[in-house]
Amino acid sequence: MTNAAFPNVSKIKYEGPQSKNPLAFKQYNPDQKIAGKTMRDHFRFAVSYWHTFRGTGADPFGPGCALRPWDDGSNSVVNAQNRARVAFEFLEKLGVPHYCFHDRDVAPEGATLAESNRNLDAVVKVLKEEQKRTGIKLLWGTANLFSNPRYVHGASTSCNADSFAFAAAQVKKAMEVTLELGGQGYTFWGGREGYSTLLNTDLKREQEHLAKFLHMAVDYKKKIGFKGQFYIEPKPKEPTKHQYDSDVAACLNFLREYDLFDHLKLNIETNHATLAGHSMLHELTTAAAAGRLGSIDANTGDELLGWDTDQFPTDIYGTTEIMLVVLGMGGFTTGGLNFDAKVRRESFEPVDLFHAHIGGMDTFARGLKIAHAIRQDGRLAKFVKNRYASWDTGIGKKIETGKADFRSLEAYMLEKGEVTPCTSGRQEMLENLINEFI
Ligand code: XLS
Ligand code: NI
Ligand code: NI
Repeated sequence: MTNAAFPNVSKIKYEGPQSKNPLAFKQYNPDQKIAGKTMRDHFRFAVSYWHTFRGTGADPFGPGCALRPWDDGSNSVVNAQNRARVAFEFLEKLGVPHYCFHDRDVAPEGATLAESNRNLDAVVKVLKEEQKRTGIKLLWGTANLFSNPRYVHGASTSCNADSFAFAAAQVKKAMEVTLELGGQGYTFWGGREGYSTLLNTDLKREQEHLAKFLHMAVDYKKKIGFKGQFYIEPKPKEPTKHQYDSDVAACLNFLREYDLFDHLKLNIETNHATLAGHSMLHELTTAAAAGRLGSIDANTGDELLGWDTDQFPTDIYGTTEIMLVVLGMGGFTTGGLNFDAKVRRESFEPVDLFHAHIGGMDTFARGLKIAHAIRQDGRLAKFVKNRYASWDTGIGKKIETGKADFRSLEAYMLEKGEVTPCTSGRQEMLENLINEFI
């Protein structure tokens, strides 16, 4: 294990709930089995390169103030390579099995596309060495199609066809390096794929371009033999006023309309759900119902701040709900829990990166244990099942199995006269039930 960047932190260990050591796990015990699977395999945690290794703490009111002694502040390839080694020291000490990155997080953008590609190759070489040395894997790769001014009007949905072309070249390369690094997935998040005003926007044409772009990616995936999973990541707004992949339902509809449904799953982020006016539980349940829940960007917003604050998850109720859905669908396959989250600007010391991730991992471990206990107890599932009992026999069964039509239903009701009264929804009782376990 290297020890250059975080000399005062050793490998984070599980010490159990009684431990008072802030640099230890109290709940996350990677080898502990729950429901027949280790915690490590349940969560498939990942660290986001962009926040954890490129975040500076800058906000619209002030520059970055994060202390990152290993970073020389330059845009050089050598600095990027060195940073990559630091990233793996961090990942190793934290004991997280995966990471995720954008092309431009890991390597500096050059003056030309060719130079950018060379820079990326130079850093990917180090990432590959470090993956080999540590056994840490790439959960998914992606391309940054939103920071450079060439994407001011979007990338694949830009009014400028050249922006589409440049984005295609960038994604081509990002897919190639993801394949080279054995990445298990590739994510499309449409940062500026939307509009700021409809007065200047041909919405239909832009959406068709987005679909065309994704089809080209699907074709290229086949061409290079990349077997990883494609994800689309919903977000309603920010930086644009409206993003086309605004929420899970919009994404599912878009994928169906443009014949992409079988090619992409969803990568769902908690703070994006909140921005869309949904709960994370709603977004996950909607995606899982369609068999399209692929991966999760684990973070949380702030109740009092209305933007994508990307904080680390600390709410046990929230992680319990997430793990109920994940367990309900039988767990992740290619996906996992990626901490798309950043430390607060005020938390500027390197050690805060550890505190933040440890907290997130412990919060998920609590959520998993609670969700598993709720499932084992069975009362919640039984309540839901019983609530639909009228569909299991009689007229309900006839409707579900296609043995009824308007005529037969009219005859049924004429004879019966009135609906059998329903029982209460018992919302408060069920909320109390969940709290029994929390
Ligand atoms: C931004 C998104 C982004 C994606 C990857 O809000 O969450 O970080 O996860 O491009
Ligand atoms: Ni995200
Ligand atoms: Ni986000």
